[in-house]
Amino acid sequence: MFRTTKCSTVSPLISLGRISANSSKSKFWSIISMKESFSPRHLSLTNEHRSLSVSFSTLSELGSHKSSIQGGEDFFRGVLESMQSVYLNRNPTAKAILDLVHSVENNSLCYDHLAFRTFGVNGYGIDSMASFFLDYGYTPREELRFPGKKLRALWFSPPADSFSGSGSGIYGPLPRIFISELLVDQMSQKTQEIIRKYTESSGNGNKYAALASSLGLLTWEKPSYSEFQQLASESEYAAWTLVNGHALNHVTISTHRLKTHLRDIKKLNQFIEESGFRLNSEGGVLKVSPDGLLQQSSTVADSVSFQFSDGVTESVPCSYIEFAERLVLPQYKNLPETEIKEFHRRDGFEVASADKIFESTSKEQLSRVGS
Ligand code: OOG
Ligand code: NI
Repeated sequence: MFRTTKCSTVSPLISLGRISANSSKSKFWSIISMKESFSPRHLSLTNEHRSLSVSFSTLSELGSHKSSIQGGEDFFRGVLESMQSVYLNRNPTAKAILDLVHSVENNSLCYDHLAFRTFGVNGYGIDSMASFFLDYGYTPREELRFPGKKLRALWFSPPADSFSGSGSGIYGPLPRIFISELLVDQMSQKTQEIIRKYTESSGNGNKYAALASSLGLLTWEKPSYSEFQQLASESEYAAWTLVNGHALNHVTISTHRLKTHLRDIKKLNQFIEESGFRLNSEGGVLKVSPDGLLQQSSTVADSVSFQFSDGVTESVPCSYIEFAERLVLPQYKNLPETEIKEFHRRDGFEVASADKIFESTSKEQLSRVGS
């Protein structure tokens, strides 16, 4: 499904993974997934052909078969900046919160991840957006499944050395990427027909997902209001994707990399609420992974006015902003504060929390009154 590395800077570990077991992909993938459960700084591997011992300076190097951005970094970051600028122009809450946190933090913050939604049909699924990130050095990591919502997601880690980005936001350490897709085949006939009609009408639009996102355009025609409502009655995610297309769904502020008291996500949540913004309350404001090490919260999405093809203008949910605090892994808990790097912290995502974060664009959250 995904291309493997095409560059000449493959690490010894990955070379072994590709050569052994008849270069089978399964070996490759099992090595990638190993780092979800271990975090060795030194690892030995043996098979019948050879044994290999490799040292890793960072956890992410273990799976990142590309260590640096492939191609033009200015171009890559410029595309992200355009995606962000579409997002900031459409979502006043996200813009106000970023401005607020920037002002408290002396104009410096890091993004934990950026997220996109897609229709898993006709080549419009995860891969359509992922290809841009893969081409610039990202690595596919874990799959998450949401059977209740008929969704699946994949997240991607940035090239290993991108953690050294020295600016703020898009110009800081590169964020993880979280891309989900609607399992269109599992939808009702009526809903499938609408989704297929629009994806098919867009021709080869799936090849230009990143371009569409950075321009803030849909690759398909505008739907009618009744088509939007049909999708909304079955899947709010489907309705959102029909009118927002490849637009950035959210950016996530990495709270533990903030410098002030706001680095504690509970304090940040309090600050956001006291500043007059609503947080998604689904399952409780703070979403905590079972190991306690990944803590997330998000705002309720802004709405934008959308002009449907039949002349109806209605307000539809747009994007939101998320906050994530990743705590230090137990094996590194004695490291001095100043030595703690991103790879010493809990990585990845959490299905149960993500399931509730998806609700940040739901009618129920958007129509909530008071807190
Ligand atoms: C994604 C929701 C999940 C996370 O960080 O777990 C998520 C979405 O709303 O498309 O962002
Ligand atoms: Ni997220």
